[in-house]
Amino acid sequence: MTSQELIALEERRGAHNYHPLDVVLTRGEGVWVWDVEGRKYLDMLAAYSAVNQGHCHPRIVAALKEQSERLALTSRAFRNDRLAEFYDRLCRLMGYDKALPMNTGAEAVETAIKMARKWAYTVKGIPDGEAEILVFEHNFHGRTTTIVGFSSDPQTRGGFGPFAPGFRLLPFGDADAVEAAMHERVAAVLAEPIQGEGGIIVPPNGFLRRLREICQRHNALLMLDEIQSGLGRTGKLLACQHEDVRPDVLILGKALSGGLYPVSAVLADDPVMGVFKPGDHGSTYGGNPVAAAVACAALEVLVDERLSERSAELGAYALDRLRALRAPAVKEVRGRGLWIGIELHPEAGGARRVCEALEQRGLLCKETHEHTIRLAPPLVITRQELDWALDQVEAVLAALEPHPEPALADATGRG
Ligand code: IF1
Repeated sequence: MTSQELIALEERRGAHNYHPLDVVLTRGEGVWVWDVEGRKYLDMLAAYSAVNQGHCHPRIVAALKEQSERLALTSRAFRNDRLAEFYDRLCRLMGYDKALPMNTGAEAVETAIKMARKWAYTVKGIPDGEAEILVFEHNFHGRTTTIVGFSSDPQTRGGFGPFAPGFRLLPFGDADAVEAAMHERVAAVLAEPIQGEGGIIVPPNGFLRRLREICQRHNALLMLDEIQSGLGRTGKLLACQHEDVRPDVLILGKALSGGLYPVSAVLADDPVMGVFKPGDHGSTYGGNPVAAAVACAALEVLVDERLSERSAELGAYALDRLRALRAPAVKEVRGRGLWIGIELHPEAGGARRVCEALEQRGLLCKETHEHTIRLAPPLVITRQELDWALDQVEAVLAALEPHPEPALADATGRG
């Protein structure tokens, strides 16, 4: 079937919970993807940083194939010969005593929330049912009803209530607000080190260090969601390492499997992880042999191919080039490593049209909210491929005629 035929069928049979570009992909290799008509694109989204290792990385594919032909799912009622090695490799790499494996990022965030609450009641001594978790405006931690309940985005939370209590929204980047919000029933602070969906929002230098110190002083857990920012994306293994901060609870997902299989995990040391007793928590697929084998391979690729270092070096180069660009439509270029947000002035007419123009030039990326173009290629991108991508971005931005904001008719109806 052609792209158009596939799109029509997808629209007819699928829920309309997305508004994707009308490109129908059929093959991926490294940074490149192809549509069903054979057109080739450079993928500058990397499935929102789940494909840091590049599409269909051969070592990860081999691990997936080999394990899935041998033993795929045992349930956790029994043990399997891949889980212990995955735990050990992950905990050694990240520097924690223990890991709890789940599947999606949202499930890992939910696991962290349950962990913080049970720690609050059984270790910190907060009265049962009264734990509060401090979160931030413009957060994105997943799509379950508990998580969207503390989203500040009307579309993410609209129509899905009633919501779980026990969360308080604070301005992202404002450590004084966190200090002021602290009280003895605060179990934890939950944050993305850099907000992804919020628009690649990098907090002020020292914000994470302040969070670390405030949590230490108030005996609250610092929980960092590195599902998108982690695993090399920002030029370090973890984004929190830019400030030498070690969270009490580390939440991982996406590139933990290199895009080959849903794998997420929560890491913590024994005094916190120890709150979970047999039967407290779990999932059918969490920690299955295929997930463990795939994640081990994905971590090996991350280290062996020095993806964090590549992200740091090529990301700094890309940020310099984009910041040197004199395009009237560009309001700000933000980011760290190969994770860049280009915010346009509202007069430019929205980032979607830039993504559509880039698609015509063979480059795939996605806007976040309305005015920010998100660039996040697989970290295996070469300097030559990156230069080509930046050439396309610069050409489209330079050609952008700032759209005059349509005159807003005021109350009197004047244009
Ligand atoms: C979609 C957004 C990005 C995440 C962080 C947890 C999760 C995510 C920091 C949940 C997932 C994905 C979800 C995906 C698109 C993408 C996304 F646009 F939705 F917001 F990346 F910014 N923490 N982000 O970024 O992980 O349960 O999805 O495995 O919902 O379309 P998940």
